Parts: sequence; structure tokens; C-alpha cells
Amino acid sequence: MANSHNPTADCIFCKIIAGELTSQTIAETDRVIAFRDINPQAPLHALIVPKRHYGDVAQVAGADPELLAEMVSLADEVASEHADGQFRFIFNSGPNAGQSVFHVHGHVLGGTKLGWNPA
Ligand code: IU
Repeated sequence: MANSHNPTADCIFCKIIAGELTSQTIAETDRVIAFRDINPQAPLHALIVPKRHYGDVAQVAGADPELLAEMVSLADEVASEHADGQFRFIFNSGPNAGQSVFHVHGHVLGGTKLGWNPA
């Protein structure tokens, strides 16, 4: 299936969205996909990813704030369906913040009482 959402060459999440790489997709809308993180840090650890390629959360907020709202709504839906509805939603923005994939994604964490150790 072709990705009609502005795919960027060599972007691993664009390849997942295009169906060229497998992922454990748990929710999807026209513009946003949610799949399980391959290295989960909590019982629920999913990534909320817009199908259109943006580098980081500030780019989404600037270009399409409604899309950012759609991401939050999908995070809430995933947390309700796969945990108890409570969740943490994290964007790492830039390498020093821990961003390693430069296609914007929010981490949804839940399913347990979370600690707080962002360092
Ligand atoms: P980060 O915020 O950019 O560091 O998050 C990237 C996440 O993407 C990280 O938690 C990885 O485990 C996850 N991930 C994935 O789920 N599937 C992949 O194919 C790759 C990374 I590459």
C-alpha cells in the first residue's frame, strides 16, 4: 500500500505507515496510526504517529494544530482500550531529549503506576 502522506525516503516510520515494515498496529484514523513500541517501558507503550511526515512535535503544532489534537485523542482512545484510561504522553524533541526517530511520535505509557525519572 503506498503511503500517500508525504513519505520521506529512509524514514523507518514512513515505511511502517506504508506497510513496507511490520508493526503491531492497535489503532488508526485517516491521519494518525498507533502501534506498540518494540522496546516497551510500561505494560502499555504505544507510539502515536501522524501519517504525514513531520520531524518533531513543534513542526506539527505549527503546521497543523488540529493534527496534534487528533494525536492526543488517539492516545486517549488507546489508553482507554488497552489500559485503564490513564496515561502519560511524551514527545522527545531533539537528540538531547532522547529523540532517535525523526518522524514525530508521542509515546503513550500506561497500565501501571508510573515513576518519574526523565533523566
Ligand atoms: P524516540 O523518542 O525517538 O527515542 O522513540 C523512538 C521509539 O521508537 C523507541 O522507543 C523505539 O523503541 C521505537 N521504535 C519502534 O517501536 N519500532 C522501530 O522500528 C524503531 C523504533 I527503529
